[in-house]
Amino acid sequence: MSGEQIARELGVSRSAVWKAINELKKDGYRIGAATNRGYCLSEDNDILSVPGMAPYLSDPKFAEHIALYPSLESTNRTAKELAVAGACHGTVIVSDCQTAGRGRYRRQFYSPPGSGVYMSFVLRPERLRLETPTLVTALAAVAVCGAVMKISARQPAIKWVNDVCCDGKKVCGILTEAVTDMESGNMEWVVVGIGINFTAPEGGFPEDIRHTAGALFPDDPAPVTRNQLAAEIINMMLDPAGHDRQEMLAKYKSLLFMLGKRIRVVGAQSAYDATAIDIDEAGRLIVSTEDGETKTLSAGEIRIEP
Ligand code: BT5
Repeated sequence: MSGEQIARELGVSRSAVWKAINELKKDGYRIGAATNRGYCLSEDNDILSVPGMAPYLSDPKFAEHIALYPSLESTNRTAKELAVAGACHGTVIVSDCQTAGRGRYRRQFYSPPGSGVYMSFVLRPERLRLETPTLVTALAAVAVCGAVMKISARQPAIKWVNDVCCDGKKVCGILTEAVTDMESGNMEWVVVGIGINFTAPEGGFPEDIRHTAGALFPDDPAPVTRNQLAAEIINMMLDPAGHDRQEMLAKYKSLLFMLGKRIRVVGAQSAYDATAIDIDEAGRLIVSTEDGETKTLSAGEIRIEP
């Protein structure tokens, strides 16, 4: 589109258009220019932005509470600070990369620029109707799987409790943190962080996760943008229709790849083999040990190895 046409349609001067194009280029957008033909925004631009997500959001109001950053220490950390300061239900923090992305037990979550989506939601339990952090983690896993199936042909599977895998590789990790009111015992707020490997990072994954981590679109270029994925996750997380516990848990169970399979439960002191049988009402994993004992496992106390 020519600079003249853009200027006319927006009611601004041509030099204002030229300046804005330069600003966009500085932000990393690839914009071609040809004499007498005008500017061309190339289709392979994949820069996270709220306007880039907006066309895919199911409710335009969601966009009002999305904050986007080029880099943060950790989106969960920023979201927690905002939650303490009173941020509303549905506040979403998105970052292109994280310098101190975290997993559970303060493990690192590798979050390089340009290839992933790192986002955290501030959720208020009274708007959520899911009473425990484990159920919120389950909701996030279901939301990520739903979004992945909507934008790609990949078949995601959940590894209890907080990983989403494709073809056996971890493409997403989820970290839920909550603050409970000591007197009532109710959750005051929940922050749920989602980290997704969208394309393969430049230079590949670091050595320690090279064999376990995978990307949604390992072979560049991706047919959709990170904005589209982020928007679909936001839609699924914030749609109250998705918060019905029974339906959500039914979806969660149908996406779990380990039910009926033999797994290894690794605790701090001991490890044993078991068969994963079911998920209970609180999102806990029910297993049957080799000597026929049934155990219910809460998130956080064990590791599962297939
Ligand atoms: C998790 O912990 O997988 C939760 C990760 C949550 C990350 C999001 S990003 C947005 C928000 N802000 C944050 O700071 N965190 C959240 P866990 O189950 O403990 O797994 C951590 C382990 O996964 C590490 O010890 C590595 O082995 C592996 N890992 C690290 N980075 C990875 C990556 N990018 N992809 C796949 N696996 C990774």
